[in-house]
Amino acid sequence: MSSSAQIGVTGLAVMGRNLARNFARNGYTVAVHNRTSARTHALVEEFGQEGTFIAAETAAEFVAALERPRRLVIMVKAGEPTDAVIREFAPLLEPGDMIIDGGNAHFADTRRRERELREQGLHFVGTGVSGGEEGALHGPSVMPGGSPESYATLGPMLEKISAKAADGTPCVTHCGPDGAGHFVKMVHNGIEYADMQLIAEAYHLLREVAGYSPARIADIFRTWNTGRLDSYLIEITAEVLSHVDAATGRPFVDVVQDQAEQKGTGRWTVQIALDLGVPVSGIAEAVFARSLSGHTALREASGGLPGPSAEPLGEADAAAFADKVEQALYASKIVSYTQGFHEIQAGSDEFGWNIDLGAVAAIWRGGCIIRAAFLDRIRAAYDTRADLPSLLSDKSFAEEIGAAQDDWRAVLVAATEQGVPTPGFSAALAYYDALRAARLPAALTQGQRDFFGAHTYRRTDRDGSFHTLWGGDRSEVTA
Ligand code: NBP
Repeated sequence: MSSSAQIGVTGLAVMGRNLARNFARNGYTVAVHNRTSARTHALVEEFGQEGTFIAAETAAEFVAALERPRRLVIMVKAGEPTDAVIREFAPLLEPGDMIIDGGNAHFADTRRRERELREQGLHFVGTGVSGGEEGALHGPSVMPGGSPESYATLGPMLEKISAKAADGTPCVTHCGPDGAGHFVKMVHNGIEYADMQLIAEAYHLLREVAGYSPARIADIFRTWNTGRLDSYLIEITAEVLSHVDAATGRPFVDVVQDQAEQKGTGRWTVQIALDLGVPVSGIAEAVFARSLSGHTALREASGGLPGPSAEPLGEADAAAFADKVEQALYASKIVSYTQGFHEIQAGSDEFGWNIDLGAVAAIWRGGCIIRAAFLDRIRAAYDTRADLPSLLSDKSFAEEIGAAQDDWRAVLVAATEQGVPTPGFSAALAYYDALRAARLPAALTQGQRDFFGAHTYRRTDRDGSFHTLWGGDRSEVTA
């Protein structure tokens, strides 16, 4: 077998197969391999005419088919299967070769793998790939980590197969060394959770408070999609809401069980945020909302609890309310991105990745699930000031959220009065109000901690740590 493949893909389920086809369609010779070789043959039989594939039965054949330095993409189930594949292939590779993991790995695993393989002279490139199976085929948003040397040879190939933003820029950037790419992908997924939750709450409010039908709400989302909320998720929301179930003739959304699933990455985003001390309350509420929806027994046991008795709004009030919901949704969305970018900055500081937040916003503009016109604005905010402390410190976002706040508050008043749960909208507003507050009740919390645990406190008027002798004469001592 000649070593003529510029890239190889092992793991040919939906993602790997489509990624291999994407490389081949872009003119690369692609070696393909799968643990169960039936998948390899099926790919070549079905799609062989799309480009040049080299089907490999064994790991040795696969490695032999790759030109040097070898670029070997792993697209298998994250976790132990990825380690198993690395154990199988690493001994067959030579210094300078690259293993690219395009699965949804935890960034800590990626850091470990990168360290271990670096000792053998191999480059390990943990790479976030977003956009699902369609993105893998037609152009995903790609978030590679790993060494700058690996990006020098791999980057141009990724740029070719990636999605392109409206201005033609490839949706790929070298996020930073070792686990930076998988970290960025993790937070991307966390933001995706938050975006979906906020959209769901907007729908719920339009249904319960405004009294609109799913079809009418679909039209509202279509209108919103022509404005500042223009995004893939708003677009598909309109499609899902206007879909009618063929079997019953009822709105599709009314025949689907109201229990959402959650995979690892949303949960990881919150777990890591807790470790880093970053308040990502909007993302956390989105994960918890899905979790709560799945607690069937708990929900059944609580279904009879009292709530307000409320009537939907009249026609004129409902239309005005819908406009307010758009404001609340947009303001809450600004907050979730603020929180997500804060987490990326904190991860970058903690692990020394030097991630360019503007470049991250730019590569999410195409290919991925959270692609949105809004991301151009985020990129512009970081281009104007790379060390922006928070998106809310950007003048234009601050002005927009300021203009939205009255309606945002009014929506939450209506939600509370009518008993419609809005954990995402509410957490976002609480975050906004906490950040802008001159004083927070944390001073009282510090007092309590000093009272029961002698944890000490700092004063507003003097440097140093202090403790009050609560059990004695309540005099203050320097700690
Ligand atoms: P799956 O996550 O369902 O994994 C199936 C693949 O893993 C098959 O090729 C299977 O080989 C292989 N595999 C397993 Br399982 N255990 C293995 C082992 N011990 N050794 C070798 N191969 C093994 O595939 P997917 O949905 O295409 O996703 C691939 C990766 O991309 C995952 O990490 C996923 O999280 C990530 N991702 C998925 C999406 C999406 O929308 N699906 C989006 C973005 C990222 P077999 O054929 O022999 O069983």
